[in-house]
Amino acid sequence: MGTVTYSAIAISSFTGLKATSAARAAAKVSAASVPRLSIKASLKQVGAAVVATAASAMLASNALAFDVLLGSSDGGLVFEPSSFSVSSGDKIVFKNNAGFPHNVVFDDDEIPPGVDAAKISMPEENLLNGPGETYEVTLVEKGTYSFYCSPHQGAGMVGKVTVN
Ligand SMILES: [Cu+2]
Repeated sequence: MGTVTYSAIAISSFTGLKATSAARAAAKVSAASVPRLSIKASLKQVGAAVVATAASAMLASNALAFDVLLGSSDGGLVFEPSSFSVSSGDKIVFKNNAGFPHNVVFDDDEIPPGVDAAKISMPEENLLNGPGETYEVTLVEKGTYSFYCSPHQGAGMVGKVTVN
């Protein structure tokens, strides 16, 4: 079901997004990708997700967006950057760049205690297939999180983010 995607977007509605045109554009991309990410989601769920995204895009706050490319431009199966820090409440935007399909899955055993990996990860069976497709997540709990791309984990497509 599409509940994981919806949850990730819902989190950002609480923390707010910077109301720049870039943020609005990112929100539109995210909303547009909802039906592809959650094929089984009902129209009602997709509608709710779009409403939540639109609402969050209208909120002004100090939260920033941090962009991570999925696949390097020279074709490497990596997150770029693969190790980085953000502030609590910042939005992280994973963007398909090359070598897709990719996804973003947080490691159950390497995230702060009390954080539900399923709520911040893409469902493992879902993939970002097209150029420029994005997955957005907002991490609030401070600590270190490890994540990977399930198709390319074996090839070393893994990353780490520290939330301060
Ligand atoms: Cu990948």
